[in-house]
Amino acid sequence: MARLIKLKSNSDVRGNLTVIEKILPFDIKRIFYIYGVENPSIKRGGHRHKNTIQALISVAGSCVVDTDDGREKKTYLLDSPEQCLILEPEDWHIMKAFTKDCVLLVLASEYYNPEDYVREEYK
Ligand code: T46
Repeated sequence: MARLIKLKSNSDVRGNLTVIEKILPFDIKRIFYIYGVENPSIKRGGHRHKNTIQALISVAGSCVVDTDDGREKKTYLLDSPEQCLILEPEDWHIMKAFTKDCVLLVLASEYYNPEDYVREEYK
C-alpha cells in the first residue's frame, strides 16, 4: 500500500539539507527524475509494477499522485521536498497536476525493465 514518509531535514540560516538514509524499504538501483511538464493537464504513469518499489519526492514544485492498490484508491499531493511517497509494486499510479517548476525525483529498487510494467487498471 502506498504511504508517505517524512524525510529528516537539517535547516539553518544557510538553508535546508534533507537526508534519505536508512528509511527506504529497498536498496536503490536506479534514479530518474521528471521535469519540464509544461501542461498541467498532462498525466504520466498509468501502471503498476511486478517487482519495482519506488520512492517519489517532489524536490521542487508540486504534483499529485493517484494510487490504487486494488482495495483502496488514494490521492497524494507532493508539495514538499521532505515528503517521500513509497509506491509498492501493487500500487497502480498516475502522476498529474504538475506545476511547471516541478522536479519529481524517483528512486527505484530495480533496474529499468519494460516487462516489469502492468498497465491494466484494477477492475
Ligand atoms: C513510474 C513513474 C513514477 C527509460 O529508458 N529508463 C527508465 O528508467 C525509465 C523510468 C524510463 N525510460 C524510458 C521509457 C520511456 O520511453 O523513458 C520514457 C518515459 O518513461 P515512461 O513513459 O514510463 O514515464 P512515466 O512518467 O509514465 O513513468 C515513470 C516510470 O517509467 C515508472 O516506473 O512508476 O515514472
